[in-house]
Amino acid sequence: MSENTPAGPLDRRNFLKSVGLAGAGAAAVATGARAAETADKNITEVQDWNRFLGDGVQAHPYGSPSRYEKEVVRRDVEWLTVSRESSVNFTPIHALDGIITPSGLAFERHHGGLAQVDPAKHRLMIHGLVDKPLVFTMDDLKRMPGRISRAYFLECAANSGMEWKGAQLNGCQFTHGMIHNLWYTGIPLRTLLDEAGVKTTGKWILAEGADSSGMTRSIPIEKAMKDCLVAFGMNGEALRPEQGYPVRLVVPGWEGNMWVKWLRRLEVGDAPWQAREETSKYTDLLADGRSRRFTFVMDAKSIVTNPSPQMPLKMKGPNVLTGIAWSGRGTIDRVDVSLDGGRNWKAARMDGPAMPLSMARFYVDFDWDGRELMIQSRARDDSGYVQPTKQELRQVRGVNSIYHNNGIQTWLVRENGEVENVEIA
Ligand SMILES: Nc1nc2c(c(=O)[nH]1)N[C@H]1C(S)=C(S)[C@@H](COP(=O)(O)O)O[C@H]1N2
Ligand SMILES: [Mo]
Repeated sequence: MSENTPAGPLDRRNFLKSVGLAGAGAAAVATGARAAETADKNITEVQDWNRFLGDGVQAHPYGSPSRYEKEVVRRDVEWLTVSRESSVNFTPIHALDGIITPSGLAFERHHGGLAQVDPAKHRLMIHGLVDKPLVFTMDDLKRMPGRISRAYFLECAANSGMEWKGAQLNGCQFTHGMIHNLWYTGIPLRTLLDEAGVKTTGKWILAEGADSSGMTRSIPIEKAMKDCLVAFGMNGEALRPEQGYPVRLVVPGWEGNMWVKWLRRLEVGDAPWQAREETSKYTDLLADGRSRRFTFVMDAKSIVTNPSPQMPLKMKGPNVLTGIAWSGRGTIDRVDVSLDGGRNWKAARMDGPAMPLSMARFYVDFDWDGRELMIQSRARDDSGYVQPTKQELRQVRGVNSIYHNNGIQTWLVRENGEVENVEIA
């Protein structure tokens, strides 16, 4: 059966015939298909959905996933949650494919709960060291010339933060799920700053959120002028409340904390503000007691999402290994995968568009003979940066920090197909 053979879903006779053909050849086995069974009830018995009319249009004005996909949800970790209002949940990256995170599954990190902002009452103010202080309504932003749309990853600096001292959380949703990759629509921050006229003394920007946490972060003016976005859209529709509706700052490649949600104020100053989130938090405590500060860039990182603890191997023979990679320094240009704990490496097949500061998808088609595997992935970006091992990282950074852990992850696949978070000594 060629890939183009039409097989109408209602034409059961033809479908059976084509399955029979596909099952007959050895080629089908090698590609993962099972030989056709003579009396598979799933084919021979007419199913309800094949017998009765379905819902009409307008039964679901805003669509949602199939009822059979109920387990694909954001999840939190009880012991990481002091209060739900200042908490985090995790993107189910183990169950996703491609590079765009579905809007309803993008992880959330709130310091003061989810603000429900009325766009009609929302204002964005620009002031400080500018020639002309400005106030924008949402309508103003939406009719600004120069709107653009781009895909960027956002990773919380604390992603994998619980793994510094050793393997802990059993599932890539929990070890690596503080990431999403969304398609943003908005106005380059530079356009707004140019309209206000930044004075030559203006070297830093303070971004402030309208939520109860009043999140503030300092951003160097060079970055603000280079590629930051004031975004009101994500994945083709309005931002979700969880992501800062009606408007958030997008700071491509830099730590998620700087991407201020419910953005209401931009102040231009001559020095950083030393806000809470850049002093007591989001600084990296080293082994000798000193701290790294303003560690903005998210270094290259990758993770095998399948197989992984939440996605065990079900069958021997052909299997698809897949995962994601990203880098705050540029474009992912290669991911290597090892099945034996880093002894031998093989370049994975990269698929989908390779875009700077966006997630990349990789695949390795492999045959599992039922033996134990130690799966690892190692990302490289076009700046030449290569993702380090956890040991290499600890030698430089110690284990005190919870931030910027981009070390290589190891998954142990047992003979029964179960997968566990481990480390190689
Ligand atoms: N106003 C505001 N902006 C915020 C936060 C917040 O609590 N309030 N959390 C920050 C942190 S720590 C991260 S990691 C990202 C999370 O973005 P997300 O909720 O879209 O995943 O938003 C950042 N921006
Ligand atoms: Mo964060």
